Amino acid sequence: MSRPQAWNQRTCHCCAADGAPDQPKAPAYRRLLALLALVVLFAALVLSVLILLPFPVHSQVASLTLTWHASGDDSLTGTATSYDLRYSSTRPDTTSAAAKVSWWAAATVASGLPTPGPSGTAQSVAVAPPGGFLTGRSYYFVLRSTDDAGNQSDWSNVALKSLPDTIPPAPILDLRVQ
Ligand SMILES: [Ca+2]
Repeated sequence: MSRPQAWNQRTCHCCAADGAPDQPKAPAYRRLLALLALVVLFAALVLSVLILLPFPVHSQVASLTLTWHASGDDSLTGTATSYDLRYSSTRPDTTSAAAKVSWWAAATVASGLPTPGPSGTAQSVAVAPPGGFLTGRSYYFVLRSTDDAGNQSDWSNVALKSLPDTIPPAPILDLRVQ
């Protein structure tokens, strides 16, 4: 009689003291992992927004076409052997022979030039640098002809192409009144 009563009392005392059984707490590393996952998710979200924003890029023109008429092997007679076309975004200094030599040596050599035609032949070439021509700059072109004896002509006229900068500044998004 007394044994079942004592057991019940212990049972009730136990329940009254502890209430509902405790839920097992998540280990610290799991909470840390969850926090880390949230941080990664947020970073991915920010990165996605940044990628989708229209970044201002320096615009380029893929190629420029130059045209001219062939001179000749001997002045304006006959057919020259080869062309040498060079260009630079630096304005040529033609005030002295040394300055011309310096510009010529530093300028970029254009490729894909045609073989000279007979004197008076209309010729052309499309110059397409690997990175294109940058807008907002001016490019200066100079062409020279060489004959079969290795004689090289003086400079052609300097052909200039200015590529306008058409990209406006990005709008300012953090303007504040103090
Ligand atoms: Ca000649």
